[in-house]
Amino acid sequence: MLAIGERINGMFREIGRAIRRQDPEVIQRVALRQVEAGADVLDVNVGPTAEDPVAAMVWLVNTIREVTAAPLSIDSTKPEVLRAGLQAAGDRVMINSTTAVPERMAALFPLAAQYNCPIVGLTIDASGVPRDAAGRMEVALQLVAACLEYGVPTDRLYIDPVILPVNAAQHLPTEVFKAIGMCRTLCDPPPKTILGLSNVSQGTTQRSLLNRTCLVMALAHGLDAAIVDVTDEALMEAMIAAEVLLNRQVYCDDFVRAYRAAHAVQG
Ligand code: THG
Repeated sequence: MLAIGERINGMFREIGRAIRRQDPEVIQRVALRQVEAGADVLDVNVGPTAEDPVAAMVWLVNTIREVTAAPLSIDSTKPEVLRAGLQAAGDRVMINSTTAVPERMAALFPLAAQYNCPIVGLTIDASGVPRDAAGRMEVALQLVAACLEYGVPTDRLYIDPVILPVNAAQHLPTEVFKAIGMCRTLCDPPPKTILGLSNVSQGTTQRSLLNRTCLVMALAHGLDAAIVDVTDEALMEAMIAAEVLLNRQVYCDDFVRAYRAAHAVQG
C-alpha cells in the first residue's frame, strides 16, 4: 500500500502556526519524522487558515524539498494552489485532488497529463457526496471518462470514495468498502483507490483503533493507497500484517522488521 503521511496540513495547530511564522524547522522535522516512520509520499495541505494559500503552498513545498526528495501529494481544493505546488515541487508529485465537476476536471486533468503524475479523483459531483456505493461508481465513471478525454492513463487515477466520520454516518464505511472493490471493474487497467483514512474517526474517542480497523477492512477490499498518520505505530503494523495476510508482502517471522528494512528511507 502507498502510505501517504497526513501531518503536513495547516489543519494541525503546530503546522498552521509554522506556516504563518514561516518557521521551516517545524515543517522539516515533521517531514523527516514521517519519512522515517515509513511514509512513501508526504501530503502537503496549507489548511484553512493561510491568508495567501498560493504563497503558503510554494513556501511549504520549498521548505520540505530542502530536507527530502520524497514524493509530495499536493493537497488543495483550489486549482491555482495545486498548480503552484506542482510547479515548485517539480517531479515526484501527485495531484490531490479533483472532483467530478466538469470545470474542475478541465482544470486539473490537463495538469496530470502535463506533469505525467497521478491524480486523485474524489467521488463528489455537483450534488455532493453520493449516498451509497452505486452512486460513487457513477461519479467514478465520470472521472475515468475524463482520463480518456484528457490523455491520462486510467491506472494513474486514484479514486477516493470519500470516507466520513463514522459517528455522523455509521452506514457509510460499508458503502465505501463496496465502492473500493467495485473500482476494479470500471475499466482496464483499473483506476487505483485511495482514502483519507483519519476522516473516519474525527470526533470520536477511539481514533487509532477505528483508523487501523478501517484501514485493514479497506485493504481487504483492495485499497491501494491511504493518507494516514504514519507515526501511529499500531496503524502501520496493522497495515503490514494485513498486507502479509493478503499476500501482498512475503511472509517471514519477523515481517514487521523486514518491511521496515525494505522501506528504509533514502531521505
Ligand atoms: N481525501 C483526500 N485528501 C484528503 C482527505 C481525504 N486530505 C485531507 C484529509 N482528507 C486527510 N488528512 C487528514 C489530516 C488530519 C486529520 C484528518 C485527515 C485529522 N486532524 C485532526 C482532527 O481534525 O481532529 C486535527 C487535530 C489537531 O488539530 O491536532 O484528524 O479524505 N484525497
